[in-house]
Amino acid sequence: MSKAAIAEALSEARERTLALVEPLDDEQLNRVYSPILSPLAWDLGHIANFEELWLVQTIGGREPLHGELGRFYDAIENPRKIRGELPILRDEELRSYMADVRERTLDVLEGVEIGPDAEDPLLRDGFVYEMLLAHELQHNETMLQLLQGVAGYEIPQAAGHLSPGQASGQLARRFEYPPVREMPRGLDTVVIEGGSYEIGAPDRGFAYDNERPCHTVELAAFEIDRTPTSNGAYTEFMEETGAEPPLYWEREGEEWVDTARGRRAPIDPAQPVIHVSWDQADAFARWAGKRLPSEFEWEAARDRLDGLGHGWEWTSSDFLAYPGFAAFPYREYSEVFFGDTYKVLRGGAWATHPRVARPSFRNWDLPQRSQIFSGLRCARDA
Ligand code: AVJ
Ligand code: FE
Repeated sequence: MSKAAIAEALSEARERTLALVEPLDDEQLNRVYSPILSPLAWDLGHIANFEELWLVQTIGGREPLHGELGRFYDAIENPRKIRGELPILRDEELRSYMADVRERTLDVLEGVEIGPDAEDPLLRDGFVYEMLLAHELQHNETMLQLLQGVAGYEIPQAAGHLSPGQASGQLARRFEYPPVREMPRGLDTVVIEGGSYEIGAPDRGFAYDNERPCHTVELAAFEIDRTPTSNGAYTEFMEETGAEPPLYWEREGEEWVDTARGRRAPIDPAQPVIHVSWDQADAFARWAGKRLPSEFEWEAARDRLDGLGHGWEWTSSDFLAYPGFAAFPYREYSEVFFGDTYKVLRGGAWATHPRVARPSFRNWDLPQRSQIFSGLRCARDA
């Protein structure tokens, strides 16, 4: 990306961020809607503070605008449930801070060398700028998670035509689908041959540290569903087993309705199910006589899969480091989350910006969480 393209992409991301909160007043930005999500004012300040930390302080060598303020925007130091009580910036001060940081960012950008031969790995091929773009857009998705709980909220058109169902085409293109795909009719699963598969992101280009290094894994033959699990199939599972409904589903007579954003929209049985936890997804797969795919199986099969981009897809895998992992540029993005606490999701959701999604991208969340736009597809040994 050229400097002009970086500046343009940064401003597009910011327009999207501001468009998302445009319908809300300051009270709504400051309100704590859920203990598992930040108030929107925290996300906004954190987006700007992260930008100041990397693009102004680290790259530009400048002093922060508000002294020690940054510690209240540190995601590790400040768990989500206490973020509403922190002395963070609010209202007009918050908006000025976002704009002031951005002005300095563009000023610093003018003077840096971002080519492939840049000495600083943060600047090489514009890495740190891509990271900042991804970060802001990922926080847009977290903000959308919270906005599902705001009655009457409607996603503004200016936020990039985000709505369930609309973003999936865009996202599918990021997965490099072959232009014409021949999918045998009547087959609802694809068989993936056993063998060696390349997993992870290549050395060049932007990716997070947890996607590297690229390495080979041996997979036994398996079969994976061509499409994600539908609302209809999930409803059958609930009715047969008494399993919990997805988040935001409520019963209305014989039917289920989606109450996100205060609506009462009928559930379309043909659409992929979202807002299920890993525990629900795993239980569904077992009930169907199948299992969740591992994240490696998912990655090996991804260019054969339909229906990507409606919801993230839970995998059976714990969020672990790849062999030879090296934290870059900071431990707190990935390394502190490695272990058996978090489960990996792959793909992307309607709320995911195409710049964030890529075949090697690994998302993660706790297995009991369903505020994330998460669904599943099933697999089994071949
Ligand atoms: C990749 C979505 C799990 O929210 O913890 C945002 C993304 N990291 N700021 C998270 C992230 C730092 C991350 N997830
Ligand atoms: Fe963050």
